[in-house]
Amino acid sequence: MKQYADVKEVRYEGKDSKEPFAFKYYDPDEVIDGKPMKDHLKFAMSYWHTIDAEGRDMFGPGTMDKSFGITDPIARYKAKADFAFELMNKLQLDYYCFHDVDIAPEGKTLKESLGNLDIMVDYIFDLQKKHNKKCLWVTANNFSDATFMAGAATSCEADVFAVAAAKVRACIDAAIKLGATGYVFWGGREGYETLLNTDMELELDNLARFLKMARDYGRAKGYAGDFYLEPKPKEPTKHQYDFDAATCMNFLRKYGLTDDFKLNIEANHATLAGHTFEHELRTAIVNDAFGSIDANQGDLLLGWDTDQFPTNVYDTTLCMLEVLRAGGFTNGGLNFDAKARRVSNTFEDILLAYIAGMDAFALGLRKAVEIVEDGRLDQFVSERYASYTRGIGAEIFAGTTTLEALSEYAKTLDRIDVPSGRQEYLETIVNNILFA
Ligand code: XUL
Ligand code: CO
Repeated sequence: MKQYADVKEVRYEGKDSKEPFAFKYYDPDEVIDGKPMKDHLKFAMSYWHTIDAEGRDMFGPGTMDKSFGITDPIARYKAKADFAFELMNKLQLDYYCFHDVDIAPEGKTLKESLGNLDIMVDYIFDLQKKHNKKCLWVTANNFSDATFMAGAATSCEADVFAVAAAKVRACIDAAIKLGATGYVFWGGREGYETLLNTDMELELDNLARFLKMARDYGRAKGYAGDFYLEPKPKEPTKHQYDFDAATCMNFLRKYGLTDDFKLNIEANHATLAGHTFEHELRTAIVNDAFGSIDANQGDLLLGWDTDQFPTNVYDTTLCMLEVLRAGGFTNGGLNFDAKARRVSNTFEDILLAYIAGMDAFALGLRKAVEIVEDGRLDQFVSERYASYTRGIGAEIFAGTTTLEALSEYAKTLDRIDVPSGRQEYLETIVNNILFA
Protein backbone atom coordinates (compact mmCIF):
# COMPACT_ATOMS: atom_id res chain seq x y z
CA MET A 1 0.00 0.00 0.00
CA LYS A 2 1.11 3.56 -0.71
CA GLN A 3 2.58 5.69 2.06
CA TYR A 4 0.80 8.84 3.21
CA ALA A 5 3.35 11.09 1.46
CA ASP A 6 2.84 9.29 -1.86
CA VAL A 7 -0.83 10.26 -1.97
CA LYS A 8 -0.99 13.68 -3.62
CA GLU A 9 -4.76 13.95 -3.98
CA VAL A 10 -7.51 11.39 -3.48
CA ARG A 11 -9.54 11.35 -6.70
CA TYR A 12 -12.74 9.78 -7.92
CA GLU A 13 -12.14 6.54 -9.82
CA GLY A 14 -15.61 5.02 -9.72
CA LYS A 15 -17.12 2.00 -8.02
CA ASP A 16 -15.02 -0.63 -9.78
CA SER A 17 -11.71 0.84 -8.65
CA LYS A 18 -9.64 -1.26 -6.24
CA GLU A 19 -7.30 1.64 -5.41
CA PRO A 20 -7.53 2.18 -1.62
CA PHE A 21 -6.69 5.89 -1.90
CA ALA A 22 -9.42 6.73 -4.42
CA PHE A 23 -13.08 7.69 -4.06
CA LYS A 24 -15.47 5.07 -5.40
CA TYR A 25 -18.63 7.20 -5.06
CA TYR A 26 -17.58 10.78 -4.22
CA ASP A 27 -17.08 12.76 -7.39
CA PRO A 28 -16.94 16.35 -6.06
CA ASP A 29 -17.89 18.20 -9.26
CA GLU A 30 -20.44 15.71 -10.59
CA VAL A 31 -23.84 17.40 -10.77
CA ILE A 32 -26.59 15.41 -9.07
CA ASP A 33 -30.10 16.73 -8.57
CA GLY A 34 -29.13 20.18 -9.78
CA LYS A 35 -25.86 20.82 -7.95
CA PRO A 36 -22.33 19.43 -7.57
CA MET A 37 -21.88 16.65 -5.01
CA LYS A 38 -19.48 18.83 -3.02
CA ASP A 39 -22.24 21.43 -2.52
CA HIS A 40 -24.78 18.81 -1.46
CA LEU A 41 -22.40 17.31 1.07
CA LYS A 42 -20.19 20.21 2.27
CA PHE A 43 -17.72 17.86 3.98
CA ALA A 44 -15.70 19.25 6.89
CA MET A 45 -12.68 17.98 8.81
CA SER A 46 -12.96 17.87 12.61
CA TYR A 47 -9.70 19.37 13.85
CA TRP A 48 -9.83 17.70 17.27
CA HIS A 49 -10.10 14.09 16.17
CA THR A 50 -7.94 14.45 13.09
CA ILE A 51 -5.11 16.76 14.07
CA ASP A 52 -4.94 16.35 17.85
CA ALA A 53 -6.37 13.06 19.18
CA GLU A 54 -3.67 10.41 19.46
CA GLY A 55 -5.77 7.37 20.42
CA ARG A 56 -5.69 7.69 24.20
CA ASP A 57 -8.39 5.75 26.05
CA MET A 58 -9.20 4.99 29.71
CA PHE A 59 -6.88 2.02 29.68
CA GLY A 60 -3.83 3.36 27.92
CA PRO A 61 -1.98 6.24 26.25
CA GLY A 62 -2.04 7.27 22.62
CA THR A 63 -1.05 4.94 19.82
CA MET A 64 -0.22 7.69 17.34
CA ASP A 65 2.16 10.63 17.66
CA LYS A 66 0.86 13.93 16.27
CA SER A 67 3.48 16.19 17.88
CA PHE A 68 5.58 16.29 14.71
CA GLY A 69 8.66 15.99 16.95
CA ILE A 70 8.38 19.66 17.97
CA THR A 71 8.44 20.71 21.61
CA ASP A 72 7.90 24.48 21.37
CA PRO A 73 4.09 24.79 21.75
CA ILE A 74 3.41 27.48 19.14
CA ALA A 75 5.81 25.92 16.63
CA ARG A 76 4.08 22.57 17.18
CA TYR A 77 0.60 23.97 16.64
CA LYS A 78 1.79 25.72 13.49
CA ALA A 79 3.13 22.40 12.19
CA LYS A 80 -0.24 20.81 13.05
CA ALA A 81 -2.04 23.56 11.12
CA ASP A 82 0.24 23.04 8.09
CA PHE A 83 -0.57 19.32 8.28
CA ALA A 84 -4.30 20.06 8.59
CA PHE A 85 -4.40 22.05 5.36
CA GLU A 86 -2.19 19.55 3.52
CA LEU A 87 -4.58 16.80 4.61
CA MET A 88 -7.65 18.78 3.48
CA ASN A 89 -6.00 19.25 0.10
CA LYS A 90 -5.24 15.54 -0.24
CA LEU A 91 -8.83 14.65 0.65
CA GLN A 92 -10.53 17.44 -1.32
CA LEU A 93 -12.18 18.61 1.91
CA ASP A 94 -13.38 22.21 1.56
CA TYR A 95 -14.27 22.93 5.21
CA TYR A 96 -12.98 22.45 8.75
CA CYS A 97 -14.33 22.87 12.31
CA PHE A 98 -12.46 23.41 15.57
CA HIS A 99 -12.52 24.19 19.30
CA ASP A 100 -10.19 26.92 20.63
CA VAL A 101 -7.93 24.36 22.31
CA ASP A 102 -7.61 22.29 19.13
CA ILE A 103 -5.73 24.93 17.18
CA ALA A 104 -3.68 26.66 19.91
CA PRO A 105 -1.71 25.48 22.94
CA GLU A 106 -3.17 26.31 26.33
CA GLY A 107 -1.05 28.67 28.42
CA LYS A 108 -0.60 28.85 32.18
CA THR A 109 -3.29 31.52 32.44
CA LEU A 110 -6.48 32.34 30.53
CA LYS A 111 -4.77 35.48 29.23
CA GLU A 112 -1.88 33.45 27.85
CA SER A 113 -4.25 30.92 26.26
CA LEU A 114 -6.23 33.70 24.56
CA GLY A 115 -2.98 35.25 23.31
CA ASN A 116 -1.95 31.89 21.80
CA LEU A 117 -5.38 31.60 20.18
CA ASP A 118 -4.94 35.01 18.53
CA ILE A 119 -1.57 33.97 17.09
CA MET A 120 -2.98 30.74 15.71
CA VAL A 121 -6.15 32.30 14.29
CA ASP A 122 -3.94 34.70 12.31
CA TYR A 123 -1.81 31.79 11.15
CA ILE A 124 -4.83 29.75 10.07
CA PHE A 125 -6.40 32.80 8.41
CA ASP A 126 -3.39 32.94 6.06
CA LEU A 127 -3.43 29.18 5.47
CA GLN A 128 -7.12 29.06 4.58
CA LYS A 129 -6.63 31.90 2.11
CA LYS A 130 -3.62 30.21 0.54
CA HIS A 131 -5.36 26.84 0.22
CA ASN A 132 -8.83 28.20 -0.58
CA LYS A 133 -10.53 26.48 2.39
CA LYS A 134 -13.45 27.59 4.54
CA CYS A 135 -14.25 27.38 8.21
CA LEU A 136 -17.64 25.69 8.72
CA TRP A 137 -17.95 26.34 12.44
CA VAL A 138 -16.08 27.23 15.59
CA THR A 139 -16.71 26.24 19.20
CA ALA A 140 -15.14 26.70 22.62
CA ASN A 141 -13.93 23.74 24.62
CA ASN A 142 -15.61 24.63 27.90
CA PHE A 143 -15.58 21.11 29.29
CA SER A 144 -12.06 19.60 29.45
CA ASP A 145 -10.29 21.85 31.95
CA ALA A 146 -10.86 21.08 35.64
CA THR A 147 -12.34 24.61 35.98
CA PHE A 148 -15.40 23.26 34.16
CA MET A 149 -15.87 20.22 36.37
CA ALA A 150 -19.33 21.43 37.45
CA GLY A 151 -20.22 22.92 34.08
CA ALA A 152 -19.44 26.20 32.30
CA ALA A 153 -22.54 28.39 31.87
CA THR A 154 -24.29 26.07 34.36
CA SER A 155 -21.47 25.99 36.90
CA CYS A 156 -22.35 26.68 40.54
CA GLU A 157 -19.42 29.14 40.52
CA ALA A 158 -19.97 32.54 38.87
CA ASP A 159 -16.26 33.03 38.11
CA VAL A 160 -16.38 29.93 35.92
CA PHE A 161 -19.32 31.46 34.04
CA ALA A 162 -17.06 34.47 33.38
CA VAL A 163 -14.14 32.31 32.16
CA ALA A 164 -16.51 30.46 29.83
CA ALA A 165 -17.76 33.81 28.51
CA ALA A 166 -14.21 34.99 27.81
CA LYS A 167 -13.48 31.85 25.81
CA VAL A 168 -16.73 32.06 23.83
CA ARG A 169 -16.08 35.73 23.09
CA ALA A 170 -12.64 34.86 21.69
CA CYS A 171 -14.11 32.01 19.65
CA ILE A 172 -16.84 34.24 18.18
CA ASP A 173 -14.10 36.72 17.22
CA ALA A 174 -12.24 33.82 15.56
CA ALA A 175 -15.41 32.71 13.74
CA ILE A 176 -15.90 36.25 12.40
CA LYS A 177 -12.27 36.62 11.31
CA LEU A 178 -12.27 33.23 9.57
CA GLY A 179 -15.67 33.82 7.94
CA ALA A 180 -17.30 30.81 9.63
CA THR A 181 -21.00 30.38 8.94
CA GLY A 182 -21.66 28.46 12.16
CA TYR A 183 -20.96 28.73 15.88
CA VAL A 184 -21.62 25.59 17.96
CA PHE A 185 -22.56 25.13 21.60
CA TRP A 186 -22.22 21.52 22.60
CA GLY A 187 -23.32 21.22 26.22
CA GLY A 188 -20.16 19.51 27.43
CA ARG A 189 -20.63 19.44 31.17
CA GLU A 190 -23.86 21.47 31.06
CA GLY A 191 -25.91 18.95 33.03
CA TYR A 192 -25.77 17.30 36.41
CA GLU A 193 -25.22 14.06 38.31
CA THR A 194 -27.64 14.45 41.24
CA LEU A 195 -30.44 16.83 42.18
CA LEU A 196 -29.22 16.62 45.78
CA ASN A 197 -26.61 19.28 44.96
CA THR A 198 -28.23 21.00 41.95
CA ASP A 199 -30.40 24.10 41.42
CA MET A 200 -31.79 23.07 38.04
CA GLU A 201 -33.85 26.22 37.50
CA LEU A 202 -30.91 28.55 38.11
CA GLU A 203 -28.64 26.45 35.90
CA LEU A 204 -31.09 26.51 32.98
CA ASP A 205 -31.76 30.23 33.37
CA ASN A 206 -28.01 30.85 33.44
CA LEU A 207 -27.48 28.78 30.32
CA ALA A 208 -30.07 30.96 28.57
CA ARG A 209 -28.42 34.15 29.93
CA PHE A 210 -25.11 32.92 28.55
CA LEU A 211 -26.47 32.09 25.09
CA LYS A 212 -28.24 35.46 24.87
CA MET A 213 -25.02 37.29 25.72
CA ALA A 214 -23.15 35.30 23.08
CA ARG A 215 -25.85 35.98 20.51
CA ASP A 216 -25.95 39.71 21.30
CA TYR A 217 -22.14 39.98 21.16
CA GLY A 218 -21.91 38.11 17.85
CA ARG A 219 -24.69 40.09 16.20
CA ALA A 220 -23.25 43.41 17.45
CA LYS A 221 -19.91 42.47 15.88
CA GLY A 222 -21.58 41.62 12.56
CA TYR A 223 -21.67 37.83 12.82
CA ALA A 224 -24.47 36.81 10.43
CA GLY A 225 -24.11 33.02 10.58
CA ASP A 226 -26.05 30.45 12.59
CA PHE A 227 -25.69 29.59 16.25
CA TYR A 228 -26.21 25.89 16.93
CA LEU A 229 -27.02 23.78 19.94
CA GLU A 230 -25.71 20.22 19.59
CA PRO A 231 -28.01 17.76 21.40
CA LYS A 232 -26.53 14.87 23.38
CA PRO A 233 -28.31 12.82 26.07
CA LYS A 234 -25.47 11.72 28.33
CA GLU A 235 -21.72 11.56 28.64
CA PRO A 236 -20.05 13.30 30.32
CA THR A 237 -22.90 14.13 32.73
CA LYS A 238 -25.70 11.74 33.56
CA HIS A 239 -28.41 14.31 32.76
CA GLN A 240 -27.39 16.58 29.89
CA TYR A 241 -29.63 19.66 29.53
CA ASP A 242 -29.48 19.37 25.71
CA PHE A 243 -30.73 15.75 25.78
CA ASP A 244 -32.12 15.56 22.23
CA ALA A 245 -33.53 17.75 19.47
CA ALA A 246 -36.97 18.05 21.07
CA THR A 247 -35.50 18.99 24.47
CA CYS A 248 -33.29 21.62 22.83
CA MET A 249 -36.28 23.11 20.99
CA ASN A 250 -38.25 23.30 24.22
CA PHE A 251 -35.35 25.18 25.82
CA LEU A 252 -34.89 27.54 22.86
CA ARG A 253 -38.62 28.35 22.75
CA LYS A 254 -38.89 28.92 26.49
CA TYR A 255 -36.09 31.48 26.36
CA GLY A 256 -37.01 33.09 23.00
CA LEU A 257 -33.87 31.99 21.16
CA THR A 258 -35.36 30.28 18.09
CA ASP A 259 -34.57 33.16 15.68
CA ASP A 260 -30.82 32.78 16.12
CA PHE A 261 -30.28 29.17 17.18
CA LYS A 262 -30.62 26.01 15.13
CA LEU A 263 -29.40 22.48 15.79
CA ASN A 264 -26.24 20.56 14.94
CA ILE A 265 -27.41 16.95 14.83
CA GLU A 266 -24.87 14.20 15.52
CA ALA A 267 -25.64 10.60 14.49
CA ASN A 268 -24.12 8.90 17.53
CA HIS A 269 -25.80 11.36 19.91
CA ALA A 270 -29.16 10.47 18.33
CA THR A 271 -28.65 6.77 18.94
CA LEU A 272 -27.48 7.40 22.51
CA ALA A 273 -30.80 9.20 23.08
CA GLY A 274 -32.67 6.10 21.90
CA HIS A 275 -33.58 7.72 18.58
CA THR A 276 -32.54 7.14 15.02
CA PHE A 277 -30.35 9.71 13.25
CA GLU A 278 -33.21 10.45 10.85
CA HIS A 279 -35.65 10.99 13.74
CA GLU A 280 -33.42 13.72 15.16
CA LEU A 281 -32.98 15.29 11.72
CA ARG A 282 -36.72 15.26 11.07
CA THR A 283 -37.42 16.75 14.50
CA ALA A 284 -35.01 19.60 13.70
CA ILE A 285 -36.54 20.09 10.25
CA VAL A 286 -40.18 20.22 11.38
CA ASN A 287 -39.16 22.77 14.01
CA ASP A 288 -37.43 24.98 11.38
CA ALA A 289 -34.15 24.36 13.19
CA PHE A 290 -32.18 22.12 10.84
CA GLY A 291 -28.68 23.55 10.75
CA SER A 292 -25.70 21.28 10.48
CA ILE A 293 -24.62 17.67 10.96
CA ASP A 294 -21.88 15.93 12.91
CA ALA A 295 -21.41 12.83 10.80
CA ASN A 296 -20.30 9.67 12.56
CA GLN A 297 -21.79 6.43 13.80
CA GLY A 298 -21.93 4.56 17.10
CA ASP A 299 -21.86 0.89 17.89
CA LEU A 300 -25.25 -0.35 19.06
CA LEU A 301 -23.55 -2.93 21.29
CA LEU A 302 -21.73 -0.18 23.17
CA GLY A 303 -23.45 2.47 25.25
CA TRP A 304 -21.13 5.39 24.65
CA ASP A 305 -20.06 7.91 22.05
CA THR A 306 -17.62 5.91 19.93
CA ASP A 307 -17.36 8.60 17.20
CA GLN A 308 -16.70 6.08 14.44
CA PHE A 309 -16.42 7.10 10.82
CA PRO A 310 -19.82 6.51 9.20
CA THR A 311 -19.80 3.51 6.87
CA ASN A 312 -23.40 2.30 7.18
CA VAL A 313 -24.96 3.27 3.84
CA TYR A 314 -28.52 2.58 5.01
CA ASP A 315 -28.08 5.33 7.62
CA THR A 316 -26.31 7.77 5.31
CA THR A 317 -29.08 7.27 2.72
CA LEU A 318 -31.86 8.01 5.20
CA CYS A 319 -29.85 11.00 6.47
CA MET A 320 -29.37 12.44 2.99
CA LEU A 321 -33.06 11.87 2.26
CA GLU A 322 -33.84 14.19 5.18
CA VAL A 323 -31.24 16.72 3.99
CA LEU A 324 -32.69 16.70 0.46
CA ARG A 325 -36.20 17.14 1.80
CA ALA A 326 -35.01 20.05 3.92
CA GLY A 327 -33.76 21.70 0.73
CA GLY A 328 -30.08 21.00 1.47
CA PHE A 329 -27.59 22.80 3.67
CA THR A 330 -27.44 26.57 3.87
CA ASN A 331 -24.89 27.62 6.49
CA GLY A 332 -24.31 24.08 7.74
CA GLY A 333 -22.50 21.05 6.37
CA LEU A 334 -21.31 17.53 7.19
CA ASN A 335 -18.57 17.62 9.79
CA PHE A 336 -16.88 14.28 10.43
CA ASP A 337 -16.97 14.26 14.23
CA ALA A 338 -15.24 10.91 13.93
CA LYS A 339 -11.90 9.30 14.61
CA ALA A 340 -10.08 6.30 13.21
CA ARG A 341 -10.04 3.42 15.72
CA ARG A 342 -7.18 3.31 18.23
CA VAL A 343 -5.74 0.33 16.37
CA SER A 344 -5.91 2.18 13.02
CA ASN A 345 -2.94 4.26 14.07
CA THR A 346 -1.12 5.37 10.93
CA PHE A 347 -1.39 8.50 8.80
CA GLU A 348 -2.63 6.29 5.96
CA ASP A 349 -5.52 5.29 8.25
CA ILE A 350 -6.60 8.92 8.56
CA LEU A 351 -6.91 9.12 4.78
CA LEU A 352 -8.65 5.75 4.55
CA ALA A 353 -11.09 6.66 7.32
CA TYR A 354 -12.11 9.91 5.60
CA ILE A 355 -12.40 8.13 2.26
CA ALA A 356 -14.71 5.57 3.92
CA GLY A 357 -16.90 8.28 5.45
CA MET A 358 -17.01 10.51 2.38
CA ASP A 359 -17.82 7.59 0.09
CA ALA A 360 -20.53 6.32 2.45
CA PHE A 361 -22.21 9.75 2.35
CA ALA A 362 -21.68 10.14 -1.40
CA LEU A 363 -23.31 6.77 -1.99
CA GLY A 364 -26.05 7.72 0.48
CA LEU A 365 -26.68 10.93 -1.49
CA ARG A 366 -26.86 9.02 -4.78
CA LYS A 367 -29.31 6.53 -3.30
CA ALA A 368 -31.41 9.22 -1.60
CA VAL A 369 -31.77 11.03 -4.94
CA GLU A 370 -32.85 7.71 -6.50
CA ILE A 371 -35.45 7.23 -3.77
CA VAL A 372 -36.86 10.71 -4.39
CA GLU A 373 -36.85 10.19 -8.17
CA ASP A 374 -38.46 6.76 -7.79
CA GLY A 375 -41.28 8.55 -5.96
CA ARG A 376 -42.98 5.51 -4.45
CA LEU A 377 -42.18 6.39 -0.82
CA ASP A 378 -43.35 9.99 -1.14
CA GLN A 379 -46.45 8.94 -3.02
CA PHE A 380 -47.28 6.33 -0.39
CA VAL A 381 -47.02 8.84 2.44
CA SER A 382 -49.14 11.45 0.69
CA GLU A 383 -51.82 8.86 -0.09
CA ARG A 384 -51.70 7.60 3.51
CA TYR A 385 -52.77 11.03 4.75
CA ALA A 386 -55.11 11.82 1.84
CA SER A 387 -58.14 11.85 4.17
CA TYR A 388 -56.99 15.31 5.33
CA THR A 389 -57.35 16.71 1.83
CA ARG A 390 -61.09 16.11 1.50
CA GLY A 391 -64.33 16.23 3.46
CA ILE A 392 -64.06 16.43 7.22
CA GLY A 393 -60.27 15.96 7.03
CA ALA A 394 -59.92 19.12 4.94
CA GLU A 395 -61.96 21.00 7.55
CA ILE A 396 -59.73 19.70 10.37
CA PHE A 397 -56.67 20.70 8.36
CA ALA A 398 -58.03 24.18 7.70
CA GLY A 399 -59.09 24.65 11.32
CA THR A 400 -62.69 25.34 10.30
CA THR A 401 -64.45 22.70 12.39
CA THR A 402 -65.15 22.28 16.11
CA LEU A 403 -65.22 19.54 18.70
CA GLU A 404 -69.03 19.60 18.67
CA ALA A 405 -69.24 19.38 14.88
CA LEU A 406 -66.76 16.50 14.84
CA SER A 407 -68.73 14.76 17.53
CA GLU A 408 -71.95 14.96 15.47
CA TYR A 409 -70.08 13.78 12.38
CA ALA A 410 -68.43 10.85 14.23
CA LYS A 411 -71.81 9.58 15.41
CA THR A 412 -72.81 9.02 11.76
CA LEU A 413 -69.83 6.74 11.04
CA ASP A 414 -69.80 2.95 10.73
CA ARG A 415 -66.66 0.81 10.99
CA ILE A 416 -63.61 2.78 9.88
CA ASP A 417 -61.00 1.22 7.58
CA VAL A 418 -57.61 2.63 8.60
CA PRO A 419 -55.25 2.03 5.68
CA SER A 420 -52.32 -0.38 6.15
CA GLY A 421 -48.93 1.15 6.95
CA ARG A 422 -47.21 -1.33 4.58
CA GLN A 423 -43.87 -1.02 6.40
CA GLU A 424 -42.40 -4.23 4.99
CA TYR A 425 -43.31 -3.28 1.43
CA LEU A 426 -41.66 0.13 1.88
CA GLU A 427 -38.54 -1.47 3.37
CA THR A 428 -38.35 -3.68 0.30
CA ILE A 429 -38.42 -0.63 -1.96
CA VAL A 430 -35.50 0.85 -0.03
CA ASN A 431 -33.55 -2.44 -0.23
CA ASN A 432 -34.29 -2.71 -3.89
CA ILE A 433 -32.96 0.80 -4.60
CA LEU A 434 -29.93 0.26 -2.33
CA PHE A 435 -28.90 -3.16 -3.53
CA ALA A 436 -30.35 -3.73 -6.99
C1 XUL B 1 -18.97 15.59 21.89
C2 XUL B 1 -19.08 16.26 20.61
C3 XUL B 1 -18.25 17.48 20.44
C4 XUL B 1 -18.94 18.61 19.75
C5 XUL B 1 -18.15 19.88 19.75
O1 XUL B 1 -19.68 14.42 21.98
O2 XUL B 1 -19.78 15.83 19.72
O3 XUL B 1 -17.08 17.11 19.76
O4 XUL B 1 -19.24 18.27 18.44
O5 XUL B 1 -17.78 20.29 21.02
CO1 CO C 1 -20.20 16.54 17.82
